[in-house]
Amino acid sequence: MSRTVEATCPLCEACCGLLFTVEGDGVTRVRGDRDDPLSRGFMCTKGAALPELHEDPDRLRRPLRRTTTGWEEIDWPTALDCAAAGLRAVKRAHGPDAVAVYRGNPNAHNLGLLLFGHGVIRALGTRNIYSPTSMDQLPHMLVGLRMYGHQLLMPVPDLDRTDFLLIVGANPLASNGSAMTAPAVGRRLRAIQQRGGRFVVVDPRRTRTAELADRHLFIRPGRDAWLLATMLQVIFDEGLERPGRLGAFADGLEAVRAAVAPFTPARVAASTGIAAEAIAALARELAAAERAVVYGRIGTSVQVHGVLCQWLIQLLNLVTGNLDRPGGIQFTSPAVDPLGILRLSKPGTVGQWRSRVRGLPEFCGELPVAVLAEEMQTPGEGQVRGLLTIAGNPALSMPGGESLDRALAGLDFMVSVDLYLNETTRHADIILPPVSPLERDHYDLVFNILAIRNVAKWSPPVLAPPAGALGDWEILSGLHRRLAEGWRQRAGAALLGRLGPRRLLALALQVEARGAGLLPSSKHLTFRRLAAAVHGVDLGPLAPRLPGRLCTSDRRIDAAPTDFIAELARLAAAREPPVAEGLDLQLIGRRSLRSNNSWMHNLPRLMTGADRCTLLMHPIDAAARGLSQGERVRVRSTHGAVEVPLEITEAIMAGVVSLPHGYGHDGEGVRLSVAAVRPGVNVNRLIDPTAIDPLGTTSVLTGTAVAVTAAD
Ligand SMILES: Nc1nc2c(c(=O)[nH]1)N[C@H]1C(S)=C(S)[C@@H](COP(=O)(O)OP(=O)(O)OC[C@H]3O[C@@H](n4cnc5c(=O)[nH]c(N)nc54)[C@H](O)[C@@H]3O)O[C@H]1N2
Ligand SMILES: Nc1nc2c(c(=O)[nH]1)N[C@H]1C(S)=C(S)[C@@H](COP(=O)(O)OP(=O)(O)OC[C@H]3O[C@@H](n4cnc5c(=O)[nH]c(N)nc54)[C@H](O)[C@@H]3O)O[C@H]1N2
Ligand code: SF4
Ligand SMILES: [Mo]
Repeated sequence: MSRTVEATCPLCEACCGLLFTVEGDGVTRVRGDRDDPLSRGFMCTKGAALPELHEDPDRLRRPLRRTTTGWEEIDWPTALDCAAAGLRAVKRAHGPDAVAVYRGNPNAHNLGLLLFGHGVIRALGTRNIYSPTSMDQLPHMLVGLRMYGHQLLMPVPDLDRTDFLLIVGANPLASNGSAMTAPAVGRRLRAIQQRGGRFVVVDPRRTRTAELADRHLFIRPGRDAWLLATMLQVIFDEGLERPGRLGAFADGLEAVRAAVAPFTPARVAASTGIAAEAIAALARELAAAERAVVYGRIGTSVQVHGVLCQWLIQLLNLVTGNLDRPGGIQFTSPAVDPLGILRLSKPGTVGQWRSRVRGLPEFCGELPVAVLAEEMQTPGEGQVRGLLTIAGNPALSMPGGESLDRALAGLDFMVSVDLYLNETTRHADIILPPVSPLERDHYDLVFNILAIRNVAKWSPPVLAPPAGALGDWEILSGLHRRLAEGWRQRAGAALLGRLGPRRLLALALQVEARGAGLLPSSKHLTFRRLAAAVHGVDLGPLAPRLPGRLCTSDRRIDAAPTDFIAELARLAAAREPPVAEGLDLQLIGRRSLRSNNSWMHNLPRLMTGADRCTLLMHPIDAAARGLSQGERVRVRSTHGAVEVPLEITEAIMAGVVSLPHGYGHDGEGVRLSVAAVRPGVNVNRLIDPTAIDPLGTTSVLTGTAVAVTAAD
């Protein structure tokens, strides 16, 4: 007998609805769910690989403890006791900040981790809290905080209704969309063209998205702020600005006009690599479009001017009247609203405390990943000596590479909550593996905030977890109860543990509904209604929400935060930095549809085909160095060196080379038998961890100066 379970894919931001055919205790088929209000039948190859992930023999099923002779499997109570005792011992001996916590990307896709991570951190009492935020979307959040008053006020492209879309530094055909939950994004981009609209891509590489676009402009890495400021200048200079109703509650547009004045197309053409006329034409096209969107993602956030880029992108949308209108960029109305009555998320903070060694400011409760290695390696009071990683692989994902690896190896005590024994968790003393993603329920607290349509869906576990196995939330709850100090914390931990994520979600929905001040009606999204709607609930298209949604103290948009304006003035006066000794190429990253950061490389289905960890280089650059297709090359930066196969292609700009991140699975003791066959190299060995955006402390991951030569 087979049955079908409807569930959201928890792997990436697209949040596709999937149909799982279950026979016995296994999944025999995965299909896209045509009745899902957002994904409408779409799925990608990673979703199809979920059963393989579930069955992967290397996926850990039982807690592991390090011994002098290797790993030993232990029972859950012992594992949780040991983990808590070890962390507590570090805290007692060296103070609460001596234990750092790193929460990786899958936290955002996991209701249990989202709801239960906070309690553990509070119980530890540490300020050394880290996540990929500071090598990812921090600039988006900081701009949301400064302009709109809340870190989560990040308007999303109204993709299904726009006529003109400018994509800067994103490759949604590979990433499936980011800070924009838009499953089947390829279909949606084609639909723009089918209804007579256009989309343009600005990227140093001709990506699949760029190939589909009406126009692709190569840009020199890290030069987007010049392009975006110049587009604004053209719009102001030619009197094309139309902020419309937004003008009534946006302050600082005159300051912006003055600040962008020095950025003329002729002045920035050489530094961006884009012809002056093409820049002016792009600005005019944007201003002329009925409904338009400027969208920038990771290529524009993990660079020195990441905050400036995100701010200028908001401004381009604002001055063309496309902020907060259908077909432009809009704010969402999630069923569980983190800005709602429960205030699940604070507006955000900057600089409440600073890192011990370099004095970098906290952002929204976290320190930048750029300082973690030095906090572990610099002796003195407050040195990090213990670490808890929760669904993260900093050994591969953080800039720093080898030094970070050494730092992890040198810790007094480390605990990892993770599915695998990988490059990071191999340094742990205790590994606590949760059930597989198919064995837990799911609700997208985060990505409903970023979805291009308001939707909600609760997914039951596809398969029953094995007896005695623990979900992520149960592991964190177990740690929380053991680490809690004082009656208040203990009572809180016990109560949360009794409720569990599902009941917490139900409670949140109930409070939200009450907060709306309505009598119970069919409009209310209760948990019962949510769970009954197996394909998900469609809450409708995005709608204008300003000025009501603004969280600034004066309920107005601050278009010109003074430090942003000052940084733009510095940019206007800046000269090209000289090329460091022989490092005459710029390194950028890339993503592949078949990969998910560092952690899905152990699934045979995704690892077929050509090697994906290759260095892309333009034929002109290869010829100049006498390099040929497929040969092994040495890539060197000021920070480190790696050796990889060369892939010569005209799809990358001359002067630029590209390597993907998340590889380097050949570390000793890693238990990833499939990934180890073609381990690839860790690109973050080349990236200097001290390079940050001065405005937001985001790590600079793109544009690294490198030299490439034939390998010995
Ligand atoms: N050079 C360079 N570096 C980058 C980037 C780049 O573009 N270039 N991108 C950056 C970005 S945007 C990000 S988000 C980070 C990602 O950085 P990380 O979050 O550190 O890395 P991931 O590869 O996502 O690792 C996820 C880990 O969680 C585990 N895991 C997966 N699912 C679950 C689960 O359900 N529960 C638990 N407990 N564990 C789970 C996996 O086994 C893996 O160890 O990398 C960043 N690093
Ligand atoms: N299949 C798959 N999907 C993923 C992930 C994955 O690893 N694999 N990771 C997920 C995560 S954590 C994230 S954050 C998102 C990211 O989602 P996206 O932002 O769409 O990610 P990328 O595909 O890396 O696209 C970034 C683009 O920026 C370009 N770029 C690099 N430097 C510059 C620059 O200086 N200027 C400009 N204009 N462009 C530049 C790169 O060439 C690349 O095409 O993807 C998510 N989805
Ligand atoms: S696009 Fe993302 S959410 Fe959809 S099936 Fe693929 S991995 Fe899962
Ligand atoms: Mo990310």
